[in-house]
Amino acid sequence: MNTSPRPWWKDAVVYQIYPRSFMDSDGDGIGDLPGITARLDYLRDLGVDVIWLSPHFDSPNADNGYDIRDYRKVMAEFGTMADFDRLLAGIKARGMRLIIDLVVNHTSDEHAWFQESRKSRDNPWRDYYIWRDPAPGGGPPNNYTAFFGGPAWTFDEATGQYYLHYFAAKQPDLNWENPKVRAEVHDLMRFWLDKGVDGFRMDVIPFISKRAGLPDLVGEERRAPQFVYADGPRLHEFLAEMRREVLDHYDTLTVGEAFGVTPAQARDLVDSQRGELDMVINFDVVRMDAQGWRKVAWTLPRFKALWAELDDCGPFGWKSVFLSNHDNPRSVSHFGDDDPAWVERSAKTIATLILTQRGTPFLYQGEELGMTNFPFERLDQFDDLEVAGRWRDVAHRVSEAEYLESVRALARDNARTPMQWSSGPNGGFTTGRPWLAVNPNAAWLNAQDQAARADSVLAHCRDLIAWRRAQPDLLDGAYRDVDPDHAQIFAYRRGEGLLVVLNFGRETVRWPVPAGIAVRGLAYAPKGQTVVIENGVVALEGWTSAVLTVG
Ligand code: ISL
Repeated sequence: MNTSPRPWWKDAVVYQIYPRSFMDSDGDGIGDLPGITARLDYLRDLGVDVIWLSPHFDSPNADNGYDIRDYRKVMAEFGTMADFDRLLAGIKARGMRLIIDLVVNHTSDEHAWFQESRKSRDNPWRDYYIWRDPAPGGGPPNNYTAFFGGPAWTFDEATGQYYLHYFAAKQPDLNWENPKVRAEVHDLMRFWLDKGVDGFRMDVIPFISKRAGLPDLVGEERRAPQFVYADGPRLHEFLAEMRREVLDHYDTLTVGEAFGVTPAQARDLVDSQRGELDMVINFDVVRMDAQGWRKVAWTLPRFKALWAELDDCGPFGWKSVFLSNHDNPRSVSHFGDDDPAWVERSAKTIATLILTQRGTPFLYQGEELGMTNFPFERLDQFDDLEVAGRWRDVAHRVSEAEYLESVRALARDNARTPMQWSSGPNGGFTTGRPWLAVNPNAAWLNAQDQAARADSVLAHCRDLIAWRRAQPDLLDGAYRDVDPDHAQIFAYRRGEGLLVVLNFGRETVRWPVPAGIAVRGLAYAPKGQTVVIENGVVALEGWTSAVLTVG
């Protein structure tokens, strides 16, 4: 448990890298570790403090690295362990830190443990995974469903039993009830911590404890099984053991991916008095317009209410602040306006939100540029097994056009198209054929262009990351929404001295400052926009933002 007066990660800005799509150094069309190393000065200049690296481990890539075959080996497409060591050294030399992705709810079915486990019912590794006999009448042991389509059970002929997998059949769930499994995980964590990594983002970590007896899902549980999968009886015990056995012996940041966790449950997970996780990645905001695969409408008042709910992370808790990652659409397309005439302004407004909310900001690669969703037109353009798997589940009752309309907006591949470094071939990402098509708007939406402009999204992120460091009200000040019902303005106090005002629309809004708040002046605004403050009214042009000093 971090006992220092103020852990370093509370003041940090985290930048997530999805290595497959960040930078390709050898022309095979797939991003790699040397490519990241070559771009570290870009990240240092942006001012981020911590890099979260999505899985870099050996994997058959059924789920793009979230199916690990060897936890102590670098994926061949990404390079070698020497490349990892060079990347880590480069990160440290620039005063930054690295957290890596701990994917231990499941492994790849090609992991040696599973290869042994499936050999026989009495194999020493059998209980590393979750095997059950068929149901009495035949078929899967219960009605659990997998997030990538179909049942969460696959029958293994060799031993006549089913094995559990919350995700793909190539991602069998580990049996955390087995102390040998927990000891293996502790060992692999020490392996990377001893190399110098600074912590872990923990993939679907709430799923590691399964409900006793694995009872069927009932009623509403079937629509959103993640809330059952994340509600096992021994989760807190396993996390406390991990902290006691491993994490307390290092100065780390731990971020739990809290898919299926309610805000109330999250407060327990991040309560520093309990010594489990430092913060969680919560899905209430980013999935507010998703009912499974289906996209539904959202409103700004509801968006604001969810931010307020998540802000309550308890007296000893802390939170992450994010609006996109490799599993969610691009934030400017999702919650902003990606029309070419508005995309930069809108992305700057969203960046202001992420960088002025209470908690540790997480920027996803390309979000600092305002990268947008990809213009998908056909299902066969998607790489993601989640898109294909969910289509198999619904194709008998949903038209392809209806399904495509939703996945165009929400699919994970929107965030996985290659980084847009320049207007050159393949956006400067690779000299080869990119594994996933580059967004055509790289021709004008790219880092090279934005690095040359003081009014770019990149410049705004860099400037605001630097400015917020000296703003105690932003680093730790209380959060209070001051106009929760306004349909277009998002305005909130931070601490005693700052008021953030965001215009979430194209129309200029003359926003009357609520009574009792005395605006003293403009503290920060993105370059290239005007903010007019007069007679207690703040006039914000479309998709602009401002941080005001208040007394
Ligand atoms: O909501 C989801 C399930 O349909 C996905 O966005 C995602 O699977 C979920 O948020 C859990 O994500 C994590 O675990 C998955 C992996 O595919 C994701 O990339 C990872 O972030 C399985 O490891």
